[in-house]
Amino acid sequence: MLDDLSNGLLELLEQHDPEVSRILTDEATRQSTTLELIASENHVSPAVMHAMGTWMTNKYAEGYPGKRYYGGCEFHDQVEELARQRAKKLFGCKFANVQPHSGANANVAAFMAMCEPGDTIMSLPIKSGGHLSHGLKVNFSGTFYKIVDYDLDPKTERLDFDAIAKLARQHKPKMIICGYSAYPRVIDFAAFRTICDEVPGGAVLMADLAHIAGLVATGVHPSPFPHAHIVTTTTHKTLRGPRGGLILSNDEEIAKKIDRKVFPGSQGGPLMHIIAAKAVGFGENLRPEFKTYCKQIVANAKALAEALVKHGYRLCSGGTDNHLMLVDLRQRDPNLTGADAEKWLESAGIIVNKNGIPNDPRPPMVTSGLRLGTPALTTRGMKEKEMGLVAQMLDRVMGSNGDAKVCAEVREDVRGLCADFPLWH
Ligand code: DSN
Repeated sequence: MLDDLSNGLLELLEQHDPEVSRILTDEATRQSTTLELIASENHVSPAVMHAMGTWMTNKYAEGYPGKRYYGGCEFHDQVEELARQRAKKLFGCKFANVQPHSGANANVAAFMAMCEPGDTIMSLPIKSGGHLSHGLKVNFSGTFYKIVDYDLDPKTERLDFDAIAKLARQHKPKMIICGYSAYPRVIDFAAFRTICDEVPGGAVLMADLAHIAGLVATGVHPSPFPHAHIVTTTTHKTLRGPRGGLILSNDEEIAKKIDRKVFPGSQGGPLMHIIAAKAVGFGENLRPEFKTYCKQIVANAKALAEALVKHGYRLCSGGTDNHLMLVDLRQRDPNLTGADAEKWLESAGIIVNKNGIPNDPRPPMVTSGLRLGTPALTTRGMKEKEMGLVAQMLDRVMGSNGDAKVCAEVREDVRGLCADFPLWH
């Protein structure tokens, strides 16, 4: 199985550096024999993986297609242009920059393109489902910009547009950010744009699609266009491409600023092997089967959510519209913490991350919640029926307080389920 995937490259590595080779094959075995429920992770296709591991890594290509600071970029121009064209087609927009090394780097360039240091930016804080690059104090965003937090309605645990509009009137931000790391509901981009337009002079609307980009690209979640001025995303979550970032817009002037702020503003040489893999990933995203996949991600999330509720868990906001759910563990067992659940579940071969729930009384390294997502299980071909089995396994482990015997039994069931839905066919 691994041989098919690596086309002999692993044998080469095994001879050249057995120590690293052993670690890589162990990781491949870990991935193939465990259930991946981290909402931001996925399994790329062999084609995407191969593109990352190519000679495109050998080249410096600072600049953009047709305007590079180094010679020898003919094929790098071709592959970057192809990636740009495919990204634009995928999201139905006019401009794409495929060079950001990550989602956080994309956000650095977006902030620099749209704001000056000291400007006021409104965003959802990380404790309520936002991202650290949207304004956390210790991050560049919280260091160089004045961040005003908006929050979720404490009762519904959903975005409260009246409260957001009120804050915008009060603080007159330069930019408002929407798009989150742990928000299970549809984002109303039009409502955000209305709020931006009501700010005197108009606030910039930035949409960070990192989690939901695949759903947006396939119409399974509404698009931020034409509402957002600038759109950032990662390429490796629901998009299932290589680890990296992407910035999109429809405005030529904004696009020029974005290009300048990615290079030379915040990055040097682009990772051309990753850009080649982004092109391959976007090519996959444009195929009809990717839309079927994204619909199934959401159907699976709904099925998993319903099954967990039947097992006695409370879901923040009452459920999910997208690929993820936030599970409040306290209803099932007031003493259960996210940290304990994450550790016990890993011993049973189920990989999750502890996550604070809105207004969580416990600290971030403990938490009262888990964030669960279905993109990776859906990549394996699992459907609603398997989500019922996964919910049972989750509950067996957590309901037993991580009993070693129960975890060992579930570990075997996990191996069986993984074998029925292999990663690499
Ligand atoms: N770390 C990512 C996530 O898990 O959502 C966001 O960058």
